[in-house]
Amino acid sequence: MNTQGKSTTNGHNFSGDYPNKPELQQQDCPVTVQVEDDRTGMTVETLHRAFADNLYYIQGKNELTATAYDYYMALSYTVRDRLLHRWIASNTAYMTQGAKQVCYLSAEFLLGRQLGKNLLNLGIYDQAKQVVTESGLDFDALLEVEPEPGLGNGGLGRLAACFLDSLATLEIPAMGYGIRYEFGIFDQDIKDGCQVERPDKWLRFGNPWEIRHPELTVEVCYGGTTEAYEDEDGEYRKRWKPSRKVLGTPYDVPIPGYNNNTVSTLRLWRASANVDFDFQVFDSGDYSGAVADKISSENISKVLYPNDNTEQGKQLRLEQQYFFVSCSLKDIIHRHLSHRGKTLETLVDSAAIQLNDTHPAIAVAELMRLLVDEHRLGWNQAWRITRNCLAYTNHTLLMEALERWPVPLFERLLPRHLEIIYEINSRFIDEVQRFDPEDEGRVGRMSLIEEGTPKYVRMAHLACVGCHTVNGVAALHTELLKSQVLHEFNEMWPEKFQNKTNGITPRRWLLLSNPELTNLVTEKIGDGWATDLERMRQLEGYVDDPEFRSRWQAIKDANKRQLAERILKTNDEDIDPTSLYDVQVKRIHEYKRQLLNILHVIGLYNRIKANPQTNILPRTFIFAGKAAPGYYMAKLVIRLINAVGKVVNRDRQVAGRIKVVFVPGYSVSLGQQIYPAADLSEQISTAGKEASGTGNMKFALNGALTIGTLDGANVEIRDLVGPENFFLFGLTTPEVGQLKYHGYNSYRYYEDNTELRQVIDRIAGGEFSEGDTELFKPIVDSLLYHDEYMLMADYQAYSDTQQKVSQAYRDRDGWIRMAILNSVRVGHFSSDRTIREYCRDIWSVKPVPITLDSYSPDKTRLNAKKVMGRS
Ligand code: 26Q
Repeated sequence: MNTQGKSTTNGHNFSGDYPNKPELQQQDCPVTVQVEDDRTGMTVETLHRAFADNLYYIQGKNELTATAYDYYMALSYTVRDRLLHRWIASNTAYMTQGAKQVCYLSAEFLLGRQLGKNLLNLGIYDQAKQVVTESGLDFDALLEVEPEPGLGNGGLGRLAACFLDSLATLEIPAMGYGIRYEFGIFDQDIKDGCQVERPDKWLRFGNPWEIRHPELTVEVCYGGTTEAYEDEDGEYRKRWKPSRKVLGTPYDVPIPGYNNNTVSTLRLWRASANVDFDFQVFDSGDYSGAVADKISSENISKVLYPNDNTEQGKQLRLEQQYFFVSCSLKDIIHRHLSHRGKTLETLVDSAAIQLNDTHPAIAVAELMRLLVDEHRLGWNQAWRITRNCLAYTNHTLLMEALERWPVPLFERLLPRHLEIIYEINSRFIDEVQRFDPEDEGRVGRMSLIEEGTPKYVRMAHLACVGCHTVNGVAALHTELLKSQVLHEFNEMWPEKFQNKTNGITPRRWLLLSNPELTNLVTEKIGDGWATDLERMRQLEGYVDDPEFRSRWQAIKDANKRQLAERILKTNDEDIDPTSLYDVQVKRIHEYKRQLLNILHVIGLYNRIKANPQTNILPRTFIFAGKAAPGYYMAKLVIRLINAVGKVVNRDRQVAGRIKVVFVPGYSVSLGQQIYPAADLSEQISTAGKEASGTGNMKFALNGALTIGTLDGANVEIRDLVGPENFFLFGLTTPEVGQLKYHGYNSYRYYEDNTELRQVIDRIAGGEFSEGDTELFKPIVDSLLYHDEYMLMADYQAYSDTQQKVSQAYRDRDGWIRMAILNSVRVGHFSSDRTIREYCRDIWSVKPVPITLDSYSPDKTRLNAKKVMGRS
């Protein structure tokens, strides 16, 4: 039996010549030899054979004609074969055992490149590297051929991907459900300091990691009207007469666990036209109308909306949400009912359905519709099933980011769902009135419908009412959710609310991205820590060991040199690998305060200009991140960062002591290069605004120290690494509230603080805009007159704390000590821990280990009759 995924010999006998394999032709085999199967074997020898075979028979190339892309495809297919074996075994086990599955519904999955991760999780990374290298190729370059599937905006999408990795690693039956966007998040270029967006055609060359399943296509309806009717049993029912039908076809992506045989499925839906339906209009002669409908159907899965934490009530976005939710729920129900004897009453035994934010919250109404209208269940029974199956994760406290849909739009697109929402609301309002008959305003505040012109459907309220559990993503965030954004729901149903602090997968964010540090850890504490990250604490004993510290330092230095090489290529800027790398990489958003960071840079620049001899610690300020294309202020901040870089980097008085670089095209892959090279992690959002953050965890795990506010998961990171190993500054959440309440006047800080005034004056005076005093005026005005995120209030504390950072960095031994302690104490933030908590407290699911003996493909012929329990 093979449980470690290391090597499989399943006894195919090859004797005699193997055509077109010169190395084998030479051998004269007098006896029968056992050879590993080319599609499952894990030894270097077999991988060599499979790599060459796939190059030949899949790409149709040999080493004289192959391109880098051909080699990438050949290796990917070699890996895919080895996944399929385990994938089939996993699916078979889940089907035959009727295991309860986690169904993670998310509009985004930010997977990152697949090939390296799949090799790692299969346990053949080193073998594959050897094969590729022995073939005369550059392994790292080959991995970089893969276009990154950018099917997400940022934290929320990446969290979904980390969760899939942990679910598979923990052997939890799970399925991710989402959209197969043809265009992911845009590619970012920087031209003349400005962000320029280019479409991301990631599927241009095909995708070896997906398998299309046309036979599982489902139909999704939109528009039209509803009508009442009496069914055969004399029951009053509603019927939906849609005006548009679209098809959803699943594309399945394998998600292997680390070091086990589990392969779970990410099922992404692609929209296409229902030609039969569209061309009915032929009869009415509207040919071009029918073609237009076809195009508009295909638009549904065309492009990811590049907004993060901003509201945008676009019709197509609602169409997308309903599209993937409807496809996924139909799929879940179909799989449940295909088990003999199972009825919808027991749906909760098959599926724990998690809503990743409100993007799939329409699931509440759609599941009700499927149960009541299509499967003819009574309302109360349907409501019980719906609530038992669904749970909701909230990812934001920003009021402007809470999703609301205009009722007229909703009614046009999903008339039956609006009726169902009204019905849910009317029962809910009764409950609210019974709960608190005194407070007359309460119903209006809690209602699923916001009154006004137009009215709005409040998706967070819908999710809150239709789910058995609501969770926040960090301790502080959950407390604020309970005490502010959803406090009246918490009063009514306190047992519904839970915290599940986010996590990150150490497989991608340490083993893959920082192999040298990984080796050092394994050398000291042995294997097994990658799935039990708290064990990194065993390294605490080494912090005072000079040999260990110098090896740690050497690894960090090497990572910094590598990043410097990359930045030389992408930015044509020479950065000093011995300088402190001060890094802020994340979406560009006002609440994340990249602007505060660049104000500090200007503050340092002023100090140098005032006294060129000043003793200043050499620092490289590294920024990366995308701005939503329609977010004017975020794009202006990018311009300012680049403009400051242009002036500072060339100033001879600065003499290279400080540099500012904005690395274009932030992505998972770029993150993998940046985190291991960072010294300082900037987590400086206004307290109470960042739900959790996960970049903060990636930095700490790779031995960067944090300068940060008491916001999101920073609070818990600081508790774990120790306050003495964390650079805290800034207002706390209650202080932010107090200051707002008593009337915040940011202009006062400009008047009272000379350092800050000189910083702002330098921007306002056109110093970074070739004398143009208009360009950055919106930034200056926002700081002085409507400083929503209180940068002015936090500036001095930030600048002072940065001074302490510089002091601390000068003590190299002390700094490394702190860095090591950060890294080894953040094991708690493994997404394995997060997923265990979800399984225990929300999903009630248990692991189903997968063994390979009974379903390995070593059969000589099929026997379809022996398949059991299928309808
Ligand atoms: C909504 C409507 C229309 C178009 C787009 C959107 C949209 C898309 C993406 C709204 C929000 C998002 C993404 C939000 C997000 O990434 N939130 C982050 O989630 C992380 C994981 O929990 C947290 O760590 C971050 O704090 C939070 O900002």
